[in-house]
Amino acid sequence: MLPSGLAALCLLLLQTGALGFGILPGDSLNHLEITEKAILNATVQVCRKLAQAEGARFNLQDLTAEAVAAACSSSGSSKSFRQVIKFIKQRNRRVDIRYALNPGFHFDNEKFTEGRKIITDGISAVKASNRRGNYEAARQKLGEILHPLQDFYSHSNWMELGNKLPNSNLIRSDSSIGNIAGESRATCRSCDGNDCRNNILQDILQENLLTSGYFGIVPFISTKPKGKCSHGGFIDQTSWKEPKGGINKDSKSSSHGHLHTEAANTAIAATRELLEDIQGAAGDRDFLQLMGISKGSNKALCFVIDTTRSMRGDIDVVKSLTSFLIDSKIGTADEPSLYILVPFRDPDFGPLMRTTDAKVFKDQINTLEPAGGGNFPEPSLSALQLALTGAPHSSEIFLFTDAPAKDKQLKSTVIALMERTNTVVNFMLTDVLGLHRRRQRDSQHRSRITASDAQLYRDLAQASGGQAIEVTKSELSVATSIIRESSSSSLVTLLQAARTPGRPDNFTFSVDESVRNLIIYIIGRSLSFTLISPSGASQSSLDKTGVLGTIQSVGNFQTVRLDKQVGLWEIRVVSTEPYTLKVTGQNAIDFLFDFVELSHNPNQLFDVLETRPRAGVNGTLLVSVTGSDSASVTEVALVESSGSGEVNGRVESLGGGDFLVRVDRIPSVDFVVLVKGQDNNNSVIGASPAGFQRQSSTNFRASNLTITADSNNVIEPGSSISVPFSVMTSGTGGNFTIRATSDQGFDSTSPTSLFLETGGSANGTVTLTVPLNTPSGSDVTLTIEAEAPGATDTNYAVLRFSIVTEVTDIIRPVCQVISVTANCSDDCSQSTWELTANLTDGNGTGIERISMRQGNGTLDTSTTVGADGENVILASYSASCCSADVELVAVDAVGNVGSCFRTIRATADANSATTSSQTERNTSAADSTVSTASSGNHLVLPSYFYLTIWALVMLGPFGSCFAPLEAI
Ligand SMILES: *[C@@H]1O[C@H](CO)[C@@H](O)[C@H](O)[C@H]1NC(C)=O
Ligand SMILES: *[C@@H]1O[C@H](CO)[C@@H](O)[C@H](O)[C@H]1NC(C)=O
Ligand SMILES: *[C@@H]1O[C@H](CO)[C@@H](O)[C@H](O)[C@H]1NC(C)=O
Ligand SMILES: [Ca+2]
Repeated sequence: MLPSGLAALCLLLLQTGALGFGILPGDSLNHLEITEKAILNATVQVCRKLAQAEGARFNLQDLTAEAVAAACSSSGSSKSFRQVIKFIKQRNRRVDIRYALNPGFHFDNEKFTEGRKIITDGISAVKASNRRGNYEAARQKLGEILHPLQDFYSHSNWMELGNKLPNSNLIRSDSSIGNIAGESRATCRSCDGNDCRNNILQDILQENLLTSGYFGIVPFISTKPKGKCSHGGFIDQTSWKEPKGGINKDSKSSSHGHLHTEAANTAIAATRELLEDIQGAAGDRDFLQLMGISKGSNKALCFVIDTTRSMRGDIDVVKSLTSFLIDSKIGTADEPSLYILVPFRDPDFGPLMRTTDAKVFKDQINTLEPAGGGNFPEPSLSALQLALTGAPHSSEIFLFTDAPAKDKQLKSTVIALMERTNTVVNFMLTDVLGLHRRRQRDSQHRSRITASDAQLYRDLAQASGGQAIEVTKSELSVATSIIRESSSSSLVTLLQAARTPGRPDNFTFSVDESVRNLIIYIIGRSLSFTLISPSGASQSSLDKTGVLGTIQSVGNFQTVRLDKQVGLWEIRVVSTEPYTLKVTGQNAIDFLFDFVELSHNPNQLFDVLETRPRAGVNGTLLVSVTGSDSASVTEVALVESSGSGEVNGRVESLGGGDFLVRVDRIPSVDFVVLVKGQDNNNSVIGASPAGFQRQSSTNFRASNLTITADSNNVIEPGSSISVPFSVMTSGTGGNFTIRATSDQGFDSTSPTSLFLETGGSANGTVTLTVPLNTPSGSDVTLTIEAEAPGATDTNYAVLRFSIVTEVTDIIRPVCQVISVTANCSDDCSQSTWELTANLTDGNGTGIERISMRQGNGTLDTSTTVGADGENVILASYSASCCSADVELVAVDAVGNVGSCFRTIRATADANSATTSSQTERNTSAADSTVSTASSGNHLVLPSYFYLTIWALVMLGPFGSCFAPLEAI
């Protein structure tokens, strides 16, 4: 573990914004706000255009995730949109932790070439991942590259050069970023205080040369080349050396704080421009999917199916269910947005098939041909692992099998992935031994799942908040009602509990005004229950059509469809066998949450934990309400899944629907997160706010182990990557088992165990090898687990890598307008105009798609061969004179986007055809008006703090704040 003072230093770096736009909210704009604004804006533009194309109204109420999702006619997506924005922001923020002192990631030290390469390589990776629908990998990379892109505007002299627009060449590798001041060229003069506004040398500005501030944190040692500008601020040691002072615009109180707002706004525009480029390559619908926005329920219908011969009947049930679901839900709000299928039959599993096209999915399901197999265990957990990493977060998966798992060793890996992705897994088990002895004789297959085999599936279902439904093959079609319901939009969990071993118990759950379609699911044998409504009426489980609802039972599974009553319900369960209980309803209001690590200081600086939190000690959660801009959280508790214990948190609002929750102790047993709140948006004036109560589906677990792993997240096919990791224990020592598993079954090597002293730590390395024939844009998820002696405790790190072939075609397709014919009369609707253009990718990878980014006329294309034998696409566009603008976009096979814009508006430049691929941004010298406003207050810290830092830095070299932050 690194000295805690080092962590303090890192926090100081972050707080002072030394590494880029600040992190803390305030009157300055930080990376998170810049990112969110740009994402919302870019998404609005796409949705507005799609609405126009469909002739629909576009009605944007506000620039929030909820309002934008609603304006995109995808209210059901507001939770996933919110989640995606949070994730991209978190990856952006993490650059300040992982790459704190890597100048390329911040455009410090005149590392322009390095910075641009990080961005353009990242863009290629994002585009490659998008093409294969691997959006999680794409978002991870996207967040990471937005950081340097944004820092360019704060750390370089781009703003001082008088630019008002982004430097578009930062997102392209086929053009020059601009002239960079030579290595030995002086760029700044000494300054202090207010005088620092004009410390960049006049000749640098006049010659329009790019420079950026040098940055170093080691007192007396950090240096910079002679005459160079510094980043500036207290922590930057180079700014105390000649030429003194700095040039960063990270906040209003920075050295060049007077340009902060302009720099931040340009960073927003630059972020939007990068997103537009990604959108150009992906297409509109895929771009929205990347953002977590889709039509219909925004749910994936996800099946993992055993296809051995004995499964024939089960597969027939799946086929007719799929047809029914697709036919009955298409065009409705409950239409699945994505379809995923993972077949398995020993020894194979996969591949994962993923499509947004219902017809394609139906065909895939219909061609499933049960064969082979025999009475052997199947690789069901390997298949499940693939589904967990391939499905969007918060999905619901259905696994069908009649065989035990042959890959039981994956149990903890599967649980880790369930926790990381909040995925609910339901098992549809037929032929469980001992369940239906009478029928066994009639069956031609021997029952193959023993009680202990079934227990594995039950444990996994329970961990994820799903059900392990055990029925006979003939009962399966009845049990699949659960699948019909699960694909409904806006499904929320009101209560979830388990009793293992079983014992009689009473449970309550609260139903609010807004919740519809209440259903109780109960799994367990020899079980009876009584329901008591808020008005005191009761119904026993024997009463199938009683006063409170309708009860259906099949196998070990009972479903109660409740007639709605607002208020507190009670359910009294009597059983001595293990059972689980879950109550769901439909409503837009739900929540997202993460465990976070908080710094020791009063400012709310945190990093999202992607492992299990520490058991038995205090902890912090970041909870966000989704589905309403007016809802707030009032209570948050961690509730033991199998008992009645609960830990209440202290809730503090951070604004924007985010809440910080502190708990004194994270339970050492499985728990769920319970959130209570109220929606203050009441259409009836004077009515009191409606309360709501929700629970996480997934069960969580804390650990006494800490595992950290980190590495570059892009790999080339045919290469290996080393992933260093470390394991720490706050408990007793011994030999800890290490497991490293890739979801794609790629080869990996790792130590199989590590010895840890009590309270100690140890390091290891996993090497993962990607086969040469892996297609670019694939991804692989590596789960590294550490298990304490006796398997009493486990923790994990889950890393996702993009597999990307190096892109050699870096040239954008060229679009050249050849002719424009516009005979527009005064009444624009009575006349039309035409444009023809040539589009070509030269001898590159070739144009794959041509579309319109603006304009709603008709576009025809034909292909000819150009002078050098290259393919040339001739595009003819014609539109009503009322639609004056057109922008054609051409995308090549690796996602380079070229475009051309033309307008027939009567403006001064109407006749100057501009092709944006040729537009040179204005980079003229800065206007150097001096204003007299104060440059703001600098952060002043007591000198002992300064000395502490100095002492710490002397302890040894380090290049990243990652470890210390994880170690706090
Ligand atoms: C998006 O940004 C553009 C350019 O700054 C601006 O004109 C537009 O109003 C923004 N859109 C929204 C919805 O904020
Ligand atoms: C459940 O409630 C009933 C009625 O109040 C009570 O008799 C019973 O003891 C309770 N059971 C448990 C386990 O608390
Ligand atoms: C957690 O406990 C530590 C040590 O007791 C304390 O310093 C810290 O402030 C606590 N954190 C929270 C969030 O309560
Ligand atoms: Ca090309």
